[in-house]
This record gives sequence, C-alpha cells and structure tokens, in this order.
Amino acid sequence: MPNNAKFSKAFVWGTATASYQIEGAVRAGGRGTSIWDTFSHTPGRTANGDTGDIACAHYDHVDEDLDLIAGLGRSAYRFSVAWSRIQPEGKGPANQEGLDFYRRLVDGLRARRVAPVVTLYHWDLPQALEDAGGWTARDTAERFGEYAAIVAEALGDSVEMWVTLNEPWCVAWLGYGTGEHAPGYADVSKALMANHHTLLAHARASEALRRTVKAPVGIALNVTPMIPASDHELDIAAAKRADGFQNRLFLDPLFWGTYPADMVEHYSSHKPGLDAVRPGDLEEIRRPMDFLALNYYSTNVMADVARLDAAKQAGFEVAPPPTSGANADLGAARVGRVYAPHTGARWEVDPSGLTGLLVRISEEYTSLPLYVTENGSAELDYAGPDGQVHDPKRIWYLEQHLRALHAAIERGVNVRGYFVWSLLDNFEWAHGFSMRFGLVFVDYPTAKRTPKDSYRWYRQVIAANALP
Ligand code: IFM
Repeated sequence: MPNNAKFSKAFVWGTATASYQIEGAVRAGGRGTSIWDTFSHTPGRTANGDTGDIACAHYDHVDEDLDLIAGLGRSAYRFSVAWSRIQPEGKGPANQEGLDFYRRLVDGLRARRVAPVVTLYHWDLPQALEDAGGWTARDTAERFGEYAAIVAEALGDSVEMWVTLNEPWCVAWLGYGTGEHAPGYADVSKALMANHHTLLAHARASEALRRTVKAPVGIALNVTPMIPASDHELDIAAAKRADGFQNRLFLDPLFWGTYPADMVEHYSSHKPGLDAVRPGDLEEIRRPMDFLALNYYSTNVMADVARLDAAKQAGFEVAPPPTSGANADLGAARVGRVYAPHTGARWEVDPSGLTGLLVRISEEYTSLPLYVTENGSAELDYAGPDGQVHDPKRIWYLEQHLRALHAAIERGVNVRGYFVWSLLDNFEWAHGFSMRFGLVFVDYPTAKRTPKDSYRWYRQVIAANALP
C-alpha cells in the first residue's frame, strides 16, 4: 500500500560517488598507484579490460560536476578521498597537490550550499601498502589512522559527515576471499585477516578524526538481507551462514565487540584468519560511532549448495556453484527469483528488503541515526534522438525504495538521510563501464554529461521533501 511519503525538514538528501570510479587523472597531481590501477590493468580482471585511467574525467571537470550537484537543490554530496593522492606510497608526508584537489571540491560544495560528506576509503589502497601485505597486514590499519589524521587536519573545518570505510565486506571478501576485486586473492584466511584489519582501521581512523573534528563519524556497510530459498533446514542454515558472512562479521564486532560464535566456529580451520585479533582490538572496534551508514541494492535468496537441484526444481535461477574461494567455502549460493523485477543489470529489485533491513538494524543493533548512503539501479541508458536520457525504470526503482525507507521511518526507525548511487555513470569495478548507475549520463569518449530524467525527478523530490 503506497504511503504518503513526506520527509522531515532535517532529512538529508544526497548523491554519492567514489574516487577511482569517477576521477581519472591517475597520474596527475602526484597521485601514487593504487591496487585498482594494478588490478584493472591486469588482463582478464575487468569487463572489456576497462580501467579507471580516465573514467568520468571528474578531476578535470570538477566545476561542471559541482554545478550538477548544486542543480539538485539543497543536498549533500558523498565522495571518497583517494588515499594515493594524499600519500602516494600509503605513508609519509602529505602530498599537498592531492589535498588541494579535495579542498577545492569541498570549498566548491560549500559555496554552492551542498554538505560535503567524506568517505576516507572506497577501495583504492595505495599499491605500496598492498606490496607490504595490504589489508592482511595489521600495519595497514595503523597507516590508515595516520592518513585519516592528515585528511581530518586538512578538511576538518568543512566536512559535515565522515565515513571511515565503504563496505569493508567488499574490501575483505571480494578483494581477498573471492578475487573478484583488487587485489584479487581467493584465500579465506587472508579475507578473515582483512575483515579484522578493516574494522581495526575504522577504529584507528575514528580515533584520529575525533582528535580533530566535531562532525559525526561512522562507517558504511553493505548489509544484505538473506532469505532462505525454502523452509528446508539446510537452506535456513545456509541463509544464516550467509548472514553471518556478509553482515554479522561486521555488525557484531562494531556494536557488541564480539565476532559471531557460529562464524568463529565456521572459520576455525582457516589459519591464521581470525587469530589476527589481538587483546583490546574488539574494545576499540566497538567504541561508539555517531551514525551507521547502510548501502542497499537487493536481497539475496540463499540455498545450501547441496540443494541447488531442489532450488532449480522450485523455479529459481541457479548458477553453477563456486568451486574455490570464500563462496565455495561457505557452502551457500544465491539463487535467482525469476519472477522478481530486475534492474537492467539483472539485479533483483526488492524494496521491502530495505524496510526490513532498517527495522532489523534498529531492533537488533543500534538506535543510532541511520543513513542509506547508497541505493540505485544500473539501467541500459542511452541518449535518444532528442539528446535526452529517459530512464523511467530508475525513477521507479528510486521511488519504491524511498517509499520503503519511509515505511521504516513510520515504524519508528531513526533514518536521517538517503544518498542515490550515483551522481554520474562511472567505472563499476570488475564490470567496467558496462553498468550505468548515474542520475547523469556520461558519454565516456567526450566526457559530456547529460542529466537524465531521474536527475530532474530527484530534484523535485528534494524540493518537495516528499515523493511527487
Ligand atoms: O559502485 C558500487 C560502489 O562503489 C559500492 N557500492 C555498490 C555500488 C554498485 O555496485
């Protein structure tokens, strides 16, 4: 039943991007090499061999992009700082040119009355740190604290919200557990170490930020609801394992200072793995945050790998089960609901999952303010003969999710803001440029920006503080 979705005056409307996905200019301004430069230049790692070398050329189109952001009205803009622009080798003195670039961006936002929201880490680790072990090394968390202190000192007077890391699950498990993301390992033990060190890095960065800034500090998690494919006990257990793997391995230490017992048990044979945890770490990790940021796209229906034939017979779309890496180890596989609506990139659309997720977090974990810091759909957008990009499916997707978010608010959940992923079409990691998430279409060869219909729709939503 559609609700009358009117939002509070203080509700934060925003858009989001990330450095490697939009900036390009990978050799400009003293920037060092990041793991995504290396990974995307390794044959076979990204669709079509795409790289972020140029991406949206945001580095050279900052003013134009600032005007596009401002054109949405009273809003916030969440962007990430590329660590390798600030410390090209991941440690040592700050590179002033890198700081200047983000100062210009932050000042440009404020001049346009847009609230800057900074993510300190959105996956582009300096390659030099990866060469020393990357997120499997405890030292990376220490270095991250130093980097956070530099950025806080340089931009702290102007940033309104700080997100330490974006989706540490992807950092640890796609980067080290399945190999789909940089640096490309498929090693469960490495992923467990990375899991812990990203959380420790969050603690170190929070501590550094709090020494300098008053603005709220949090972390962005991609908590994904997991539903069993059937009421068979194996599928129910598979969904619970998947929830532990994707969600509780981060939520429990952050809010309760423990790793979930079932996951500790599941991963006990992967050494050194969670032996990376040292006395005192979990107390630090659970130090209070000011908000929790959640990125939501879809809900996963999970089956035990021993029951994939049954899932197929029940009408689910079933892919061949993984044979190595973290997914094989988990023994649970995502199956597709063919009857569900899908985005152009074939992601299942499940707005009610967002309501459920927000309610679950507030009931089980925290009464802190929640922000949905990413939500959006990749569609098969193109500029038509009229030069415009008509994207009704994206508008529908955003509207459904905003209704779902509003339903959570009506149920008493403390949701304070919503950020569309993404402002611009951009480099979608291993999928390269094959997926377009933007409110603004980017013609990559020319860098020409064309606001889509969804951009104008979102502007109306922001102006009305309600769904039209
Ligand atoms: O593009 C990504 C983003 O970098 C992190 N969250 C999910 C988005 C869509 O896949």
